[in-house]
Formats: sequence, C-alpha cells, structure tokens
Amino acid sequence: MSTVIEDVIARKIFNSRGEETIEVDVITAGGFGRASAPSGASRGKAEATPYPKGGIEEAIRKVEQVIAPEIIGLNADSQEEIDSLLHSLDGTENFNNIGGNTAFAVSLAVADAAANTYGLPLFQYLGGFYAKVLPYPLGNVLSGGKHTAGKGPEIQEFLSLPLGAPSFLEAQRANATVHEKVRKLLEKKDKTFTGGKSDEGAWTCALSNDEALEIVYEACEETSKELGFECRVGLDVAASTFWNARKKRYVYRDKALDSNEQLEYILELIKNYKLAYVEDPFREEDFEKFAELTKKAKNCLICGDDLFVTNLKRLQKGIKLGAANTIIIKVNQIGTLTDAWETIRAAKAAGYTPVISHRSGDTVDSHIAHLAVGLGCPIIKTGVVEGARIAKLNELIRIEEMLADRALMAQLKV
Ligand code: 2PG
Ligand code: MG
Repeated sequence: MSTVIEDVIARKIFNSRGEETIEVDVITAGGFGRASAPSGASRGKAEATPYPKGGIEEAIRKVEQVIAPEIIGLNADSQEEIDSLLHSLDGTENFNNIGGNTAFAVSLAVADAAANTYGLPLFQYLGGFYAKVLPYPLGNVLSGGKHTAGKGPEIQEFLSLPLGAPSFLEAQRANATVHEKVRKLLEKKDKTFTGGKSDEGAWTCALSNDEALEIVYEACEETSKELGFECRVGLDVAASTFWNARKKRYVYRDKALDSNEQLEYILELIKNYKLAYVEDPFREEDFEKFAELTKKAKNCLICGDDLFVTNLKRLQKGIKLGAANTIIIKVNQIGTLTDAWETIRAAKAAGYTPVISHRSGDTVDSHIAHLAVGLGCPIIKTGVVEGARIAKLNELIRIEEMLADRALMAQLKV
C-alpha cells in the first residue's frame, strides 16, 4: 500500500464546451489517480490565473519539467505538503506562473491517487467514517446572461433546490422533474423556443427575468405538490456581468438599476418567488450591498461566488462585514484542495453554508461529488442533465447506495 509517487503525467483533453483543458495522472507504487480541470465562462476577477503564459502546452510542460521532479518520491497522502510545494514552485499569489488549473489538476489527482492506493473512495479518504451526509443538488434548469447568446434573461441561472427531499436520489428526481416541466412551460410561453440548452444543460429562452422566474416558480410548485416535499427556486444573478461601471448601474433590457434599486429588486424577487438561494446579486466588489441584503433577506441563502472566489482572505473580509451567509466553493478558483478546505473550514466556523460547485465548462470528472460528502458541503451546484453534470449526480447516487442505511441528508434551514 505504498503511496510513494512514481510518475506524474499531464495531457490535453477537451471539456464539455469543446475547449482544451488539462488532465493529470498521478501514479503511486500501489495505485493511480486522475483529475481534469473545469473552466468558467463568467469568471471572478480575483480568481487564480487558469494557465501560465503559453497556455495549456506550457502548463503541461510545467507539470512534467517543474512539478513532477519535485513531487516524485513524495507520498500522495502528504496533501498539504504537496499543495504548499505547488505554491512555492509558483511563487505568486494567484498561480500566475504555473496556472490555477494546473495546480488544481495536480492537487486533485494526488488526492485521488492516495485514496485509490488505500482502496478507499475519495469521500471516505477525505472525510473518514462519519462522512455520510449527502448534499442537496442545486440544479440549473434555465440559463441566461453569459451562459447564453444574449437574447435571454440577464440573470445567469434559474435553479431548483429540493430542500425537503428525503434522499439524494429523490432530490435529483425532483430537479429532473422541474427541468422537464420548465421545457413544457417554455413551449407554451416562448414562441421562439427551439429546445435549446446552455453549456450546463439548462434551457435557453428569449424571455425576461420575471417571465423566466414565473415559469421556474410554477415548475417548482407543481413538483413540490407531485412529490410531496418542498422544492424552492434559486438564482445565480452573476450581477458583475451586467454591471455598467461608467453608468454605475445594473443594465437590464428594460431598466437600469442603481445599487439601491437593485437591492430593492432582489428583495422583491425573494419575497414574490419564495427564493431559497440568491448568488452574486451585486457586482463582485460590493461587499457592503451584500451585507445589507444579508441583513434584510428572510429565509434565503445569500451566496458569494465571484465575490469570494473560494479565497480565504476575501471570505474573511465578508465575514467581518456580514456580507452573505453562503459561499460557492470551486477548487480551481483558488488552485489547491488544501486552500479550498481551509476556506470551507473558515466558512463553517462563521456559520456560512459552503456550496461545492461545477463550472460551466466541465468534464466527466466526478470529484466534486466526493468533495461534497468528504468535506461536508450541504449543497452541490451543478446542472440537472448533460453528461458532465450527470457524472457528478450519478456518483452521489452511488455514494448514497454505498452508505446504505448510514446515509443522511444534510441539515439545512432556509
Ligand atoms: C457560476 C458558474 C457555474 P462559470 O457562475 O456559478 O454555474 O459559472 O463556471 O461560468 O463561472
Ligand atoms: Mg456563480
């Protein structure tokens, strides 16, 4: 059962958008690990730099010529040592030299190799015996913003959160039901609807934010009635993507709102549609408005994605100001598993809910399913259909089956 790393291999593969990405294999004396990096379309400004100058070719060269010689011979279960080595080999705050995606693929492949060498599923290797709590899937059912061609709603994601589901399998069934109902409602209400989907498998349409919300709300309400448990609506506003810095306004097709008006608008949506979750309702620098909304919003998780970018320092600033009560965790925003774990730990200590998340460009890599259970994240954000999303959801169904009677759903009060 030796976890000594014997070889590290990097290659170029393709993600769900058809873009090139990096995949890394880590071979130990007794096992094997593999991880590939996802990629965002609406990236936060403060995220780790994805690739070094020279792109993926240079990232592969860095893995083979700079990183591999340093980590071959180390134990794959020395995760913190290896992650800190990645930082020192890079030498910058934001992984400018080796790239955040490069660090991510190495870091995750190392953890995967250690788990495999011990003969453990990754979630158990990371979380131990009591890692038995399944997350609720927060599923993207309708897309807008940067995830579409620009004719749809400005809000980037309309999500379904089956908060009352008794099991993960039932929760995913609820999201799949909402997704299907949204299609039927779009067929009726959007004359231009052709069945188009975004990268994340969510429907696209030519409706306004309010019209889209009406449809998703109706689909969630009907699903709740049919399945007998609560299914609520969530939003990823991704407000930085339609903030106009010159005009100092959030520019919608039919209105342009200043920050105070945006706050009122979001509060109205929370009330009218019983929203359980709102992500990035303001631009990524506006910690103050996040704090104001967090104070005023009732029964709703207020989440920072572009705001925090999984970065501990940005989270600490948020905690101080009371900005948000929920944080998106995307490991490739920060680079290594250890960094993400530290952010999750600080978030939980401050009463923030960590939401582990896919990226819009993703692969069939299913590690985030294991991170949700192994690191104790009560929500996992993905699509509802599409191969790269289903890979993660089905892995959670397998984990639930593996845990059998011991499996529990997360406790989440919204
Ligand atoms: C987001 C994500 C994932 P992207 O904003 O939360 O849905 O999008 O990966 O494009 O940053
Ligand atoms: Mg987001």
